[in-house]
Amino acid sequence: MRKPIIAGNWKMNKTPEEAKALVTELKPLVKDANCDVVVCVPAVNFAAVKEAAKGSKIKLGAENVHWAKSGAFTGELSADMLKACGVEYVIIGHSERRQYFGETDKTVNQRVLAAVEAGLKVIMCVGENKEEREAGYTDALVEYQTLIGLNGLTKEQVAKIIIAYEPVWAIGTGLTATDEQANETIGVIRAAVARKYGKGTANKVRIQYGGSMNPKNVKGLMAQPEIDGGLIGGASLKAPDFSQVVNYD
Ligand code: 3PY
Repeated sequence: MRKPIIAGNWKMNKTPEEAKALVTELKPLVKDANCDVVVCVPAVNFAAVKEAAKGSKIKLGAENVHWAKSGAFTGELSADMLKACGVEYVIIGHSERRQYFGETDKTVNQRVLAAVEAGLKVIMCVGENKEEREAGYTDALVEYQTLIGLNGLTKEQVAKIIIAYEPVWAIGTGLTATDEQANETIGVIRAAVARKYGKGTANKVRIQYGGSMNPKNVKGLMAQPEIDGGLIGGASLKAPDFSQVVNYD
């Protein structure tokens, strides 16, 4: 059995003071959660979230990581820096990074390798845009993104990766993939992992759905056999909403 994981992706939202208030409000609401609970936050909020989350189930995540250990990469953060701040999880390859910041499958892979080597838990995002879905390329594209992203990891390392399937057309649009669409494409991702790394490994990989998951649609999505959790955008910015997603069961 794979343990479900619900992770918030705060994106570019919240000051440290607001972060502290949100996590303080969230803490008692998720104390009985049956899933792993993570909040991936802007780096300016690491200290506030870590402090506010003390003694709770809430784990700290980052929204990106650089592949180099250190050096002339203005504005970037290394895996060791994240670790030193108490970060346990990191999102890599979110579609907004691919769309606005030149992220490619190759750089996703570099970041994944560096993060795994440093001992961070990776949430690697894949997903198609509207045109790609309409043209019938969804399966080929998510398979490709997944296998390139994981390239160079051992089976044991792959088993610990979390993949977030986020159809780009469902991000920030209020549109959601139907439960069946999400389940089917996540099944395609798992099958690709199985072909390369074996069924045993693929069955351990947790694959989340992301893209406008919220208190209303979480139950239906989580009832699907392939879906092991969610990466939550807008609904992670308010404690009552996020806690309802976390407590979906
Ligand atoms: C969304 O739900 O909008 C997301 O992008 C989650 O990562």
